[in-house]
Amino acid sequence: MTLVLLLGDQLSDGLSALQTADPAQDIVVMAEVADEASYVPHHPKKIAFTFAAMRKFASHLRDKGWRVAYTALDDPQNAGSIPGELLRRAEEFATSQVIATQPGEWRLISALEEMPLDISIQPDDRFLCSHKEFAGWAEGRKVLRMEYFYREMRRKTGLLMDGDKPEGGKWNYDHDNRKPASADLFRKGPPQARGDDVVEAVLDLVEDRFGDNFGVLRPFHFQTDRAGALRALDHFIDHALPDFGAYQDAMLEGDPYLYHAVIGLYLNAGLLAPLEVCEKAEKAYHDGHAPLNSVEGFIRQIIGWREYIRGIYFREGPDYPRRNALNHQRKLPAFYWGAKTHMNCMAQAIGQTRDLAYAHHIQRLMVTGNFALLAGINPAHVHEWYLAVYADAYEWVEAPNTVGMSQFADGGIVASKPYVSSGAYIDRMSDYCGNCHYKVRDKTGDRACPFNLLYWHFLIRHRDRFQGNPRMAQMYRTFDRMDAARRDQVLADAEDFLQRMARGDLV
Ligand code: FAD
Ligand code: DLZ
Ligand code: SF4
Repeated sequence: MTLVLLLGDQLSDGLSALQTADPAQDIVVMAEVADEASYVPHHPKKIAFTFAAMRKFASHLRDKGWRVAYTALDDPQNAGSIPGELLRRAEEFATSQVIATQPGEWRLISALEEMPLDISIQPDDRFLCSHKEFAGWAEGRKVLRMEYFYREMRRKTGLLMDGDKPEGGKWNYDHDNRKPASADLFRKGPPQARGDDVVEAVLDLVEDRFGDNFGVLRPFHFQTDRAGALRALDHFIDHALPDFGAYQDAMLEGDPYLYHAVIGLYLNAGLLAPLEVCEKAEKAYHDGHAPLNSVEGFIRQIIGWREYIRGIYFREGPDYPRRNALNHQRKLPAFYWGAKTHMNCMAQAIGQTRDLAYAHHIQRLMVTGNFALLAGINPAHVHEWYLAVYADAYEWVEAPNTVGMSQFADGGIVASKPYVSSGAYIDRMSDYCGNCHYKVRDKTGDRACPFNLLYWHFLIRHRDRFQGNPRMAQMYRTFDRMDAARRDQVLADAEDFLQRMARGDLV
């Protein structure tokens, strides 16, 4: 008899460990454990989503004939960690044989490898690109650009292909996208799941044990099983996909979802599979329901970015989350954890993160990420924050997005140049600046937008590294053309802002 380990983000019928096992003899081991629930201070909604989805998946497996040894967090026997629970179950069922699917985090992979049990770790084949395939693609390339990887994935899957040519003649339709959105339209947003007994019991448990973590637990409207996740996907395809492309970079106060899918948490937990999601989107294009720029843009996020990011995480190795190429050492300011700030864009992005465990890509990249990079925050702290606060956050996907794409701490593996901008970008893509204490057009002075000040501070403190980058040279020329007194003033104001922020003043 063999134990089949099933983690909280492995809730898929087709999981490799389940495929290898035999329901007539083997026992599935699932456990809600303190270690997993607290390696970062997860948002309470994320913990509730994980536990509720785990409990429902365990029932689903039992209905299919599996024996499941499930440990709830408040079980007095709970050993508190995945290895601890495996050992306990191994003793209980008198076996040392374990099958697992490779976890999505180096921490757990090494914990399993070090166990005194006979563990067979199967590849996680819920992705389109295996580690070997990614290594083959990366082999011999000087730079690993997502765009070229993406084309391989299009060819491999046949998605949006017209023979061996891309549908419509182009691989990428981003130049039709990036429009600001208008606040006066009604948008449906994702469907709101109603609670049930399983969810209510989990919410009480999470409130009791993790109620002090950053983040609002109730109301809780995430889907927690595959049927619900499929409903959320269909709802997105029907109501939002047609406008996804055009408005994917837009940000609006009071409209957290715009035309985004809000399915990252379901994909990453295993309730949805990447190919089925893309095939539904492709069908919407062929049925004339959604335009090519939207469908191509959406499919690129999933078979391009998501797979590429995972490839980078496993290729770069366990030290990746700790990299700090720009040697940034400042502490993460308290306003990331909910303290007040005068910066409206930050208050909006962080406020909705606190309430919903969700922010869309541009809020993560160009508001909270941009600020941390400009201000020189230690990327390890930034990484911890992103891993904690989003319902879709697991290290394999969060770390390359944060440490690589957003903080440039990998020295330019994921991003060819840092994603930094002044307030002008945020003003163009959102309605945040109109309601802000700061003035987005001011470049110096008390009310100057901090993104404007810090933008120059960042470029100047990293001049040696970035001046030679052809895509950044223009920025340095612009700075050098300012008169000397103004240049000094901008940098002095930026320095003053950073000092006030470090003291914990309200900024
Ligand atoms: P949509 O915008 O509707 O996109 C559809 C899907 O495409 C997403 O659900 C996701 O599965 C995929 N996708 C889009 N962009 C990316 C990307 N860059 N990397 C991987 N998949 C992508 N995504 C996570 O899944 N988990 C994370 O922990 C995470 N952390 C991030 C941290 C930072 C600093 C940044 C800049 C991005 C991060 N992302 C992360 C990527 C992206 O922001 C989220 O996938 C997306 O916002 C999820 O919302 P959605 O489902 O509405 O996505
Ligand atoms: C995120 C999470 C949480 C909050 N809790 C558990 C848990 O109690 N038990 C479990 O098996 N998995 C949990 N997870 C998901 C794991 O942290 C995830 O499997 C690893 O980080 C690898 O991606
Ligand atoms: Fe953000 Fe600056 Fe705009 Fe205020 S003025 S919302 S700080 S970009």
